[in-house]
Amino acid sequence: MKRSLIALFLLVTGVVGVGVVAVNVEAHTRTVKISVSRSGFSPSSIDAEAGHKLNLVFNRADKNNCGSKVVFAKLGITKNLPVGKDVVVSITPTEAGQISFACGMGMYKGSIVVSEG
Ligand SMILES: [Cu+2]
Repeated sequence: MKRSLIALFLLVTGVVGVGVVAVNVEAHTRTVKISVSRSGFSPSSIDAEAGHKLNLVFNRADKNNCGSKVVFAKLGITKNLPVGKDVVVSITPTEAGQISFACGMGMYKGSIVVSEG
């Protein structure tokens, strides 16, 4: 009887432990879809927390815009944006502040607003 209670206790705490870890990992990653069109990036301002991973999923709606590239100058990241394809840029900001991005010619602008994690 005692032994089975201990086994049950281990089983329950084990399951809860795994659940907590899974929730934490998910809570620390944020995914935001950004469309690129004639009116620029939408949304153009994205909130993030320092130390938490951010996945930006860019999708260029059509070719009637100059958003063929997205450039994160501060981070040294440049990605081509083929029409209709999801392009993921993953960033884990390390400090509070702003990280700006723009199209290849600097006409369309956006920024990630990072707060303390
Ligand atoms: Cu442009």
